[in-house]
Amino acid sequence: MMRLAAVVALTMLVAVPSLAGVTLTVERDEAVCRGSEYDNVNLHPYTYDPNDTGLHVGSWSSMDEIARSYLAFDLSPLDGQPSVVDARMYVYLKELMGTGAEPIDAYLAGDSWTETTITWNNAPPPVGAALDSNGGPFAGGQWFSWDVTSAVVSQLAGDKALTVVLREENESFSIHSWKYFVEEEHTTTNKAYLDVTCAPGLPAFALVGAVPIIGCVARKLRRR
Ligand SMILES: [Ca+2]
Ligand SMILES: [Ca+2]
Repeated sequence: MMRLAAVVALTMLVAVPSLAGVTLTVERDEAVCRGSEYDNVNLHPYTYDPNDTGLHVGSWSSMDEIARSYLAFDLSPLDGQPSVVDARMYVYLKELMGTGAEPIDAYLAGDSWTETTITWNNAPPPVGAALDSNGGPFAGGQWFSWDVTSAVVSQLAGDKALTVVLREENESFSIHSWKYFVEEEHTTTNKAYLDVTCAPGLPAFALVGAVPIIGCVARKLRRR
């Protein structure tokens, strides 16, 4: 008679609940500005007029100002989920000054900035080509969105922190097209958010470590 026993260690796969749609609210946001009056100042808080809050994007011709806005999202709730197939960033425009016909582009940017220190000069620059462009026409009291799928996918595979910067496509001191988007610390509603769609019907699996099991026990009996 021969006994054969072996202990096999396997890494167990455990299904993770699949989230078909995920909404992630903006984590922090801030505008930066260059030009005559607010050149390279931190706009948090907005000390010039406390009632005049918002994420500024666009150009103000009579004041020679240009503004961009930075929005950061924590992608860690998406970790372990099925493939991201679509991700759109929604930002609410509360007021428009001037024309709403100037397109606004969304770019990926670095994450090394804070609301209380970011300025035009130290802001992380836009990276690569525009993720998406929204041609408007912009008008107050509406949501506007940008397709940021590729940035969500790349940052989810990396540091799981996403920064998007919105900037006017044709930044110019000769255009009057100033937008006040809703800024998160000044409101309880209409905060910017990401609407993320994951691949449907594909449960994700997480590795939960080595689990020892008795893999094989065999007994061979000698024929008599
Ligand atoms: Ca802010
Ligand atoms: Ca990042």
